[in-house]
Amino acid sequence: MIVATAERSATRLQRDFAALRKDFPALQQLIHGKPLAYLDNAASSQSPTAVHEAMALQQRLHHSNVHRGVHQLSERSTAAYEGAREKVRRFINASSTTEIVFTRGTTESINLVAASFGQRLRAGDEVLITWLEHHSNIVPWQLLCERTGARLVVSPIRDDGSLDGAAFEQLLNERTRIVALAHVSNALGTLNPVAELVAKAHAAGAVVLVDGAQAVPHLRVDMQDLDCDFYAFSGHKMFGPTGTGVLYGKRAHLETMPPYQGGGDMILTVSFERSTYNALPYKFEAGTPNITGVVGLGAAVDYLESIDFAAVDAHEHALLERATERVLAEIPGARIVGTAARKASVLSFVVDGIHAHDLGTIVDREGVAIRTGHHCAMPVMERFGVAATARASFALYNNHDDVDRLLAGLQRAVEIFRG
Ligand code: 7TS
Repeated sequence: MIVATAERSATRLQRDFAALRKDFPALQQLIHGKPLAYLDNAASSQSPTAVHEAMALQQRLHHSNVHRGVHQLSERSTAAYEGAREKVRRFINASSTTEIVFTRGTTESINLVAASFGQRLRAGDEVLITWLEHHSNIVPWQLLCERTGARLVVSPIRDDGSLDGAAFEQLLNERTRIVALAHVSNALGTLNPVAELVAKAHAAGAVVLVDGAQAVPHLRVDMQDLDCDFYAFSGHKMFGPTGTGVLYGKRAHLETMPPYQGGGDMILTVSFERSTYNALPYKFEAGTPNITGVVGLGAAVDYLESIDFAAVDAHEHALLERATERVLAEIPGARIVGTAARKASVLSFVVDGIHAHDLGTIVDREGVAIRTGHHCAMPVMERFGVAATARASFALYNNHDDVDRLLAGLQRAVEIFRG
């Protein structure tokens, strides 16, 4: 049983994961004449009909700008947009909607913090990141360090892809101003013990940004439990639309941070001498936002709220374990990259003598979608001595049949390359 509470939707109580798959129209199609096995969820997930319908309704009937008009449509749009903010707040257990800033995605959320909070950094300060970050949690800090003279410090990972906790602790010091780390690694699947790492960073006097892009679709994240200062995630990886994302920030930080972009909606008063800025979170939302997208994100949150995350976790783990065991057992020369004890959703691997792109192309002909390449995590690839991996990443709608299909596709690749 995957539904959390009876009152949310009594009719859904009878559903199991197989039925849930029907909520996702993209999964019903044939690719190269074969049913789609979509295993590229870490790059972007498919969205359910409820999200499409909410967005279509917003666009068809309610569309107008937000926070402006006194007319009906603007009031409706504002209510839908701000309603989504409250849904997100509840979903991640933030204490106030003033702490929920809508952005274009994880990348923009991180850039916002680097550009705004980062202005207080000085030469000699340090930004501590980890070896398993996505480029979007590396490059903004690199740019910040170039601007300010601060130093980028990288916390190492072990051979299994887990963070070396002792080294992390040693690297923290009184110069560490910001710690930025992934909750779940997109390239390896490693799940970091975030609450523990946040406590250590706080003890050293640093603020912590958590890149939650790969965590939010799989785990229940709770801002009170994690106690991080900032948390960034993307709508399109959690069954919502592209062009939407969230920056959670503790109010005390957001209050003292300068605006990220200037424009409409983020100001209170403007004169040529000086402008004053709007209250939180609007100070960080310059210009007309992605209203329809945010409404879709709200619908995605509603969808996730109707699902028991413990069941999702167990289901996805079963798929990950089965896929891991079968790749190792049945594909000669296969090696898993990222074998940490605590992982979520991601199976990265290489096969001797077959380039990852060839694996991806051949399994695609069998209707199986995986990602191949460096996964925007080049330092991770370098750490493991590979240029690229093939990556299957699971979501709540995947099933054992998808794993079987992946294996059949990989066997086909082995046949083609090894005869
Ligand atoms: N952080 C992590 C951990 C990610 O996995 C990604 C995207 C991002 C940040 C950037 O998110 P965006 O929505 O702002 O682009 N990761 C991937 C991936 O693994 N394959 O394609 C995109």
